[in-house]
Amino acid sequence: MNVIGERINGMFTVIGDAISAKDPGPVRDMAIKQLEHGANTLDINVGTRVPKDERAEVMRWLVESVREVTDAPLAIDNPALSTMRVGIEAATKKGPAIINSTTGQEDKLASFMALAHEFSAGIICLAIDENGVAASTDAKLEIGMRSVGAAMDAGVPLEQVYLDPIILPVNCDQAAPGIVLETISQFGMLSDPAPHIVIGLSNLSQGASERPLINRTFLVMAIAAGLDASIHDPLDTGLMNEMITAEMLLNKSIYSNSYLKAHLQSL
Ligand code: THG
Repeated sequence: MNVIGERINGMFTVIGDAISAKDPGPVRDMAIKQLEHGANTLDINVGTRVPKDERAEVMRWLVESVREVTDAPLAIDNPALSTMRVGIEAATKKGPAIINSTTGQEDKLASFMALAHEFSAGIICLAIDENGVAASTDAKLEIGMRSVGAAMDAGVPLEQVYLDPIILPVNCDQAAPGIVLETISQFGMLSDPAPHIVIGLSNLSQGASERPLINRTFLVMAIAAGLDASIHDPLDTGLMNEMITAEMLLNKSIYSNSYLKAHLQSL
């Protein structure tokens, strides 16, 4: 599993305050802490508190702060092409990067895929287009197919493509998580090699009171359906242990009596 740590996001108070104070310390600390807890990739999101015309510069500062302590892959999390370019450029000076993300409108796909190609970056493609979040499995698959086609047209290798079916809070639409599971199992059949499949897990439990329980249960089901990347909180050790166990039970890692410890030591 590619664990994409979600904690460097201006929506969290610690990071929002560090951005306001231009203090790189808490950003560096959060990067190291997430990697120590099993993140492979770090999501970088300036949050919504930063005014639009300052987001590119704040993104550059966040990425450079993280790059002082790690050359791990960074997922640059922003919808605007201009901010994305600044973030990807800064991240790839010392290590790999993933564009997080593009939506599925043809013109948007073309410009973001061109950027992925230019920087040899990965790219996350959301099941969203001009009609909003695709609600049905068929509509999500259609956008997934369009995204894979756009990657091929732009010369972006499929190993660099991540499809995101979009998970929304279960307390808004209780039928949606099941549709996402069905979509995950079908995304894998869209191409050969198959695209990666990713979700922003914590969206699912926003506003709910049993957040960790809901996240953990769904992650296990999604892994069984074929999920191979997840944006979530690696500091939730229970969640990480369930993920590691699910992978062991699916024969993706070797069983031993100390498989949990072995996983951490392999980081
Ligand atoms: N897909 C992709 N990228 C994404 C998402 C996605 N990036 C953003 C988001 N969704 C994933 N990241 C988060 C980060 C935090 C939370 C949810 C998703 C979260 N935050 C607390 C809340 O809102 O309650 C904030 C807690 C606090 O303020 O301390 O839940 O779907 N590709």
